[in-house]
Amino acid sequence: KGNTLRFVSSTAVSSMSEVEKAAQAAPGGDTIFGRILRKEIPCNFIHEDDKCVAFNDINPEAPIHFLVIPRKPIPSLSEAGDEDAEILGHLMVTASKLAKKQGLDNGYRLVVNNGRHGAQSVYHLHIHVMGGRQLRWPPG
Ligand code: TR5
Repeated sequence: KGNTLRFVSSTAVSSMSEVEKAAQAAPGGDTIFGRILRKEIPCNFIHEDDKCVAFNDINPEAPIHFLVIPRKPIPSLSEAGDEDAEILGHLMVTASKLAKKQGLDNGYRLVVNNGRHGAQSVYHLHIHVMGGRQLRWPPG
């Protein structure tokens, strides 16, 4: 019975919009990205080093859409402090190098959703890197 309930609830979660997921997401505690980092969930990393890993977004919004996340479990950008400046810089430089490696020569976009109004749904800091088509502006 427990399994059935879990199945129903994960089905419900997968059909929710990103904004609905963000409204339900609970800041604090461990996240799905923590499980990916610990290799409890299989995931093909497109990059990994001592400070961060990168992998393709499971629900891509563009032909190329990957996430760069720190190994350190910083829940959100607003909870990053001065001590995290080097990690944050490393995430951006890594995003730029990976975008180049993936051939995004015509441009791309980095996004950091922060908190409920920013539609953040996973409370482990991550940079979205999206490209491979003309992106619109402004976002909704
Ligand atoms: O809304 P925010 O900025 O928090 O973005 C979270 C992103 O994580 C979304 O774009 C999701 O599609 C993505 N996501 C969620 C899961 C997941 C993932 N990307 C790769 N692999 C994933 N797994 C295995 N599980 C998820 N729940």
